[in-house]
Amino acid sequence: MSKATLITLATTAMLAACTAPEPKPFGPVPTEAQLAWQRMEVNMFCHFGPNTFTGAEWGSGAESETVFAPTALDCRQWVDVASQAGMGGIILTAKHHDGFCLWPSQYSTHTVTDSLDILRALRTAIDDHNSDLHPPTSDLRTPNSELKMGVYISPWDRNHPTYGTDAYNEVFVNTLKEVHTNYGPFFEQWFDGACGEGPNGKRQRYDWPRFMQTMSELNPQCVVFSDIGPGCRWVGNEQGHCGDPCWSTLNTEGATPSDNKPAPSELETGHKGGAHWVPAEVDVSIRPGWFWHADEHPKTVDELMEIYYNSVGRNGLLLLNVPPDTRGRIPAEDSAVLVAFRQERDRIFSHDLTKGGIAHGTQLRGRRYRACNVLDTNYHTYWAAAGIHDTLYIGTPDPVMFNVIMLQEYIPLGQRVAAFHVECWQPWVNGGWVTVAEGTTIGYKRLLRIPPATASRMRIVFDSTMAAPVINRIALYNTQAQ
Ligand code: FUL
Repeated sequence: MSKATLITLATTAMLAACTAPEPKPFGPVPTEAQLAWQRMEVNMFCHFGPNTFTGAEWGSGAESETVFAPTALDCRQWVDVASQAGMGGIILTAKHHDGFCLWPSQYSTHTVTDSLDILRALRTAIDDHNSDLHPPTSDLRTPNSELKMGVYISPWDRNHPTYGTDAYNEVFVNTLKEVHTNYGPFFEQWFDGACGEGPNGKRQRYDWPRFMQTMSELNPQCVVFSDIGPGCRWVGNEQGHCGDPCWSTLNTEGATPSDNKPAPSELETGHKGGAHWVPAEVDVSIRPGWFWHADEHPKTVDELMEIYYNSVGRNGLLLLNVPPDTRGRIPAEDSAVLVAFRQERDRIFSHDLTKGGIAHGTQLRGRRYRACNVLDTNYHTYWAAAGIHDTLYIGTPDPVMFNVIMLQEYIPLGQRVAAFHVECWQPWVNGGWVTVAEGTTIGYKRLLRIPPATASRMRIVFDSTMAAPVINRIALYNTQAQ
């Protein structure tokens, strides 16, 4: 063997020892905008319009423009409430099915006056909030984090005279351009799935390809919601829960947001191995209706926590509707519940019982992907299993009692885990490892509630995976601790 060959072989061997094979993405993965969107976790929806004043949920479109008359409009108060409640953004119903535009549109006569431009008032309030941050931060879940703005523009329009004709598609595209150009940038565009007849008795054939093309030209970073995405999908129900499992992948070939789309039950679960990354958004109202009605009241903190576990805790984003009242303010009883909801999440999730603990996997893939990465709070460090059957072990200095387990897959590399269970080392029971929790998908975040368990050694066993797991966070909590 020549000297040169020997050097080459030695170098190759050294490199192999130092460089661990980087885990490859599996299947579809989120765009940067989708990842940032998912990490917002909880956003606020505001349904506001003529229905707020008439008591309707679906206005006919024949309401007089003067019906919409908030007596003490204060979008800064919405922003304060959203910020204190730990929301990442606010999505306003700029146009609901009644066709009434909350901005003075040049493409409709059914609008607010210039002096009552709600889109402008909210844009200004959000921009002012963000510029007052010291220092400005887009970091998540800090009490003063930046708020983003999103917009709901209903394709269904019960007022517009062109609705039901090709001309309406042109009107709708112009409306999108007008709103996004004058009031953007928006982090999310909401396309409602409801579709009925217009005042002329005609049903619209929406030009979805053109609407989507317009959106990507206007703002490619804007996550577009519809029943089937492409940015994020409707979760298939309005009760506040994802399916179990909940895949962020969905097959949408041949479907449009109006036709041939997956059934609501499929939207709840997504499609295992689906061709596109279309994560679930869980839209639900804090009150029985989407719009404010004098005789309705908000849900309790316990009900909101249940929704949180079943949405964010099952790989969804929670879009919680908080409707302003006839004053144009969020009622005190709603803001009180929202702040208490935030406090309850902080109380539970700010005390991770794995603190000071250690983690290791069955085999080491390489230092960069070592298991202790699951215990830090850096989003972009993760444990990459070397094989699909690898197990992840966690140890704490002292036994801890916990009743919530939190796991996160590193979704920039795709969604991989289909089933797993968690065991605790309890040698006084059945000779060792005892199963305390079982789950299906993990995805961005999975929260499992279990009867209280006590242990200082736990392990996560991956029972079914599409590819070797990549986990960026594990935490244990005790909801009963003071
Ligand atoms: C539904 C609409 O019909 C409701 O009025 C509400 O806007 C909800 C968020 O979406 O499809």
